[in-house]
Amino acid sequence: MTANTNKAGTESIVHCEDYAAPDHNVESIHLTFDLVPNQTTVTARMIVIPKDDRKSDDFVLYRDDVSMTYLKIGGKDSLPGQYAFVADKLIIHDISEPTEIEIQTRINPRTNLQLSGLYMSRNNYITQCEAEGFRRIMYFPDRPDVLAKYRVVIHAPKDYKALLSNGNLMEQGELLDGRNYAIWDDPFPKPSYLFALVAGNFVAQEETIKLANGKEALLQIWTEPSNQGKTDFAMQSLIKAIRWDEERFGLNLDLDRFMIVATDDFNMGAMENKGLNIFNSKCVLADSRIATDEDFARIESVIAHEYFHNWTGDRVTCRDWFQLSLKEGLTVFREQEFAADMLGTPSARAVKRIQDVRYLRTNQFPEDAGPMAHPIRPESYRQIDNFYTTTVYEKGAEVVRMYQTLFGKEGFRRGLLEYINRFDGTAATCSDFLTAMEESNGEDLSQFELWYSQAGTPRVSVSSKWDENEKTLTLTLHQSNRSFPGRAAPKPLLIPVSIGILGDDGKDIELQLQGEDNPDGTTRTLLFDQQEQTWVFENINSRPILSIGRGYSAPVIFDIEYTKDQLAFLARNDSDLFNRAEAFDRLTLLMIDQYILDLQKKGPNQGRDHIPVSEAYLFTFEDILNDESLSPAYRAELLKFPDENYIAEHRILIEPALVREVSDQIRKKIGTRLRATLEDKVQKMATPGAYRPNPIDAGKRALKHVCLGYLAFADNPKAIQQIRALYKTANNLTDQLAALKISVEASLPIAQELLNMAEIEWQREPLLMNKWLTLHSRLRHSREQRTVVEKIHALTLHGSYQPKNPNCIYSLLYAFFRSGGPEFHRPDGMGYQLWVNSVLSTDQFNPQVAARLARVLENWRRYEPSLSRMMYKALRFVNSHRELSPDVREIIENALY
Ligand code: 0A1
Ligand code: ZN
Repeated sequence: MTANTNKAGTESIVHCEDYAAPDHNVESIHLTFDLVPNQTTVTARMIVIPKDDRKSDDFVLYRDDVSMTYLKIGGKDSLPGQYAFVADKLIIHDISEPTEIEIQTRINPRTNLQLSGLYMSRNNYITQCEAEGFRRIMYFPDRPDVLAKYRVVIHAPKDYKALLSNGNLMEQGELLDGRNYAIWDDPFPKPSYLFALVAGNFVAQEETIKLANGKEALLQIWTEPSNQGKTDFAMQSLIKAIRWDEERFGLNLDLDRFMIVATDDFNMGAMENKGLNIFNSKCVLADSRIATDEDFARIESVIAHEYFHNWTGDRVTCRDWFQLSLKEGLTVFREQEFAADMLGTPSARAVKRIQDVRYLRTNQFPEDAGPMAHPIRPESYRQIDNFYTTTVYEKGAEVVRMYQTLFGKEGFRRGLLEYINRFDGTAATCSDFLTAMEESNGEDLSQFELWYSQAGTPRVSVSSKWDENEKTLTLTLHQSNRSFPGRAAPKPLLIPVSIGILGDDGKDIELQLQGEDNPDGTTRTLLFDQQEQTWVFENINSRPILSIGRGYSAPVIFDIEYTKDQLAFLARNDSDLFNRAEAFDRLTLLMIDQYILDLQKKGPNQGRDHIPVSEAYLFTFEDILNDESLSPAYRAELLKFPDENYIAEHRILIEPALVREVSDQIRKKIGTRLRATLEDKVQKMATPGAYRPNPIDAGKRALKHVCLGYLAFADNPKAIQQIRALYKTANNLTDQLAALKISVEASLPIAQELLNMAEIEWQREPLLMNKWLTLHSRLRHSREQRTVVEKIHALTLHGSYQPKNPNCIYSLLYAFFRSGGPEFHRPDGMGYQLWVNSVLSTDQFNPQVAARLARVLENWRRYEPSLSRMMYKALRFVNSHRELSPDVREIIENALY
């Protein structure tokens, strides 16, 4: 593997096929940190072992923005000819036998605003080393396949109560000069990206638990003192995650101590450093005042995700960054399974699956259809930080899920444990995982491996024919995969397609394939591995309706022509709760498309709001709303109006103003026509008593909010009063935030009043103020003088907006750009101007965050021409800047060329 960038910005592309194993191992590294804000000294003593099969005696270390004060080789001061600096590397020559190397560096955590390496969050020290942050602390073979044992000594000012690193605390106390020290030892060899250090004024909530293997473990969650008392939920989530991994996979916590630290300054959600997970505060802190039902669910998932990495990521890590999905896809899948198991009921599990698939469609499908499309195991990159994508994570998780669909839960567990057994303590590849799965299940998965190398969302077109006389149903599937210029034509994938067949009574038919003696269940998984394939089902006595891709058995698009009646039938009857929602989703999108067509036939001033919503649709909607056999959470998930980005994603040409007009009109019509039923549900979904974030109450709240939303769009005065009261009398943030969102989105007269109240009430709590900022990204055009762009810009000067803090940037600017509405996609290009300024100014201090902002315009080609022209210009303008970071450059050049 080659290095990718250096400070001067000369870049190269890193290719997966260039992988070469390192020539030297690092057996151990002893690090001493002398923590000083502007001038921290780090001393490393490492034992370097040359490998027998090495190609060179040169020992290669990486560096980024660090300066070296000395280098000792074999206990002696180095001499000039013994080493050389080459771009971003330090090369030490002639290491042909085990050698002790000592290096001292100087770094400046105070000015490190990239939040990669060692940085300061207020007065606390935090590290972030994935993917290549360790080289910003110390010269090191900073690559995931170099695993070393770490011992860490921290020297810090006296008032720093928490001095933390990975592994076990060996010693702590006071130094002669009055400062504090601590010594940590991590018994497990690890790659440098899993190293962590935290020092500062933190307090811990702690609990000791007994593990399944009889050992005891100390669990700690560290926060700044002002956040004390907001970690109960996270602690319970951690314990649940530990128990789940014990039960489902027999995997135990392997350390005496497991710590979580919360910080407000963090680029991502959280990080799985061995034994010392570091979290963005928004993914860990929760109580009824600062977290919504959604936040509680997310916190439980993220805590579990990071904990699960302890085995899938830390104990078995990745050989190189192309294998990122090996740990991330697998861990997202584990997290999804955990979350579903915590929910318990089939209906609640279905809600989770529907949400996950919606997320995939809204975020990963556009990525796979756009200029950043890459396989879950990318083949090249310029900046690895740009490849923490929904493809690697969420599509990667779908690929892992397919193993389970193919082999069942037991087979999957067998394969996973085999993988862990084989590769424990080493750095593995995606192929290693596949091999462990196939060998422990006695199958050949060579075709399945194509999922790792082919990008693009496969399309599966479905046709079926019922022969009334023969009583057979012939099903034909055809797959097509996206081809990429300059690459070999895509090959057919192995796609597990789970199907059911409903008879005209709405019940599942027992499925018997031609040639079989007996039927075998009502849901079957077909192994679809050719371009085109046909199956014949027998004993189909009544006109059948196909339920295709049950549970979303593969990350593909199923192209199937259903009539509206068939969709309504499936939405009422499909025994597969996921597909039942799919049917209603298709029906809604069909209705929206029809509505758009009708609207497009009208001129600008021709009664554009006099188009009816189909009666059949309204009937189905109302039936589902009234169906008490379905949980409120499930009904809410089905009936909530699709997000504008979700609608846009399924259209060929994206026209934000049109999507908005249609969405608003349809919501208004549903709110008017179904008023009585919606009002009835608002009343029935009350959740009296103390707030509990459990799925049942959360479901009721969700359905109540969905109904209030439709009523608000219909200007229903009673609902407006209820929304106001909901904000004022709520005993929880979920209700309060819903009241705010609805009033802002429906431009209710009470919107500004509620926003003002929230601003006062929430001002001391950064997590709440971030939500307050995000609410503004939902503001609608009004006849006021200031545009929403101007308001968003003005908010960057608000007292609660910290311009260098990623959460603030995501909450305000990113949320506004991503909202996809016509307030951003303005015909005068002012939205894009704000985007240009934000990308460029953020890039000055935090390229990772700037690159995320930059990605918002990458699918510019899909927009209506007047907008895409301006987007193109904005991208060109950014690209004309010579000082761009490699991160942003990669995104912009991909988008343009
Ligand atoms: N590995 C973490 C996510 C993460 C990735 C990169 C980071 O910095 C560039 C930080 C965190 C996870 O999957 O949770
Ligand atoms: Zn992860």
